[in-house]
Amino acid sequence: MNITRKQLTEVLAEIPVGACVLISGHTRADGDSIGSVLALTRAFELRGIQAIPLLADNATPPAPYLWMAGCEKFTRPEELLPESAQSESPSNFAADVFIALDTPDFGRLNKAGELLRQSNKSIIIDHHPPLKESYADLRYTQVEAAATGELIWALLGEMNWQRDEAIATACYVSTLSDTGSFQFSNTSKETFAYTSEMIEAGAQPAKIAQQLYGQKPLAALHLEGRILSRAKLLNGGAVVHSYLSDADLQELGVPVDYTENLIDLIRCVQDTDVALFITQSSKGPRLSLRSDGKFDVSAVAQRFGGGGHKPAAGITWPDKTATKEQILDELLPHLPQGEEGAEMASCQKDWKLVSLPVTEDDTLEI
Ligand SMILES: [Mn+2]
Repeated sequence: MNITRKQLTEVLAEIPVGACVLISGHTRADGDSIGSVLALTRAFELRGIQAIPLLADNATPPAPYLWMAGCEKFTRPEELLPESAQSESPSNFAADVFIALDTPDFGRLNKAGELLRQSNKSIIIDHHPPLKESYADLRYTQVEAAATGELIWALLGEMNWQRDEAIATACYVSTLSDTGSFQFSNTSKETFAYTSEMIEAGAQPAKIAQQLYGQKPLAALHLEGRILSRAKLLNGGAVVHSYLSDADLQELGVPVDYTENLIDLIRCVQDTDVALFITQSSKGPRLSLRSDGKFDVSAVAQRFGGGGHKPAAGITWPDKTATKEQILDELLPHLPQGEEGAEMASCQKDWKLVSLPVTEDDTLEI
């Protein structure tokens, strides 16, 4: 059942001290998934309510987020599920409330979905366009929110719940991550108003940016170099494309922790409408799509069983054995087409730019 914002605040306010609350994000946790879960977990803790932050996968949080307060409390679903040998809980772990954040899709809860099914009440709080079927008892969606963390920050304020430095930092991480450092089309004046409040409450922008984006192993840069060198224009210059495979990670020794948002490396190519990134892993191909917001990549993603927002979407490719070439053959007809010859023209433009003489004045400006 879809609920209003007012109904959501009433439901959250009624959760009593002593209740067991599970809070989960989605599989392949990103900044918004981690930030929004940690923020809401902390908000419950400050009210004296036991809340457990869950990862959807049986994994550890990616390394760039491990510095965040409360990250050590992240629990893997297998620690609570009955078949686990490590579990000390009764065979059916039934939380009073399960809150799923940042995903409209039950499949993206991965292993945590089992715990949602066993819970007494389930709630979705999200900013993705909702799917037709809701997987929880109650669902609140606000698609205008730049990040689920931004939405949580606003909600806590409206409910007069305490918002401390840890919550402010977690919500800032969410917002920074989902807006591509305030560059994407979801960045609004509300985004800056809320992040301003977060900074007021103790979030430190430079420190957070340094932790998230300024602490990579050298091998991660070599991987980025490989991705950049593979970038290609397709569909008459309207689509920029690159890829990576498990073999690249192994060969260069890059942990999977440093593979978030690699598509951002190529989306800056001039005169392109869509960026397409393909990751070939042992689990099958995964695609990321980005646009400047004019072309709806989520509609294309949905055709192939994926989803997302208008400017940012993803697909786990249905045929796990498909090659990159087969995927491109199927997908490209659904993406924007540029003019004949634009790929060549773009290369020539690049060449002209490179050949501009550097004057002394230019050097001084740098
Ligand atoms: Mn999000």
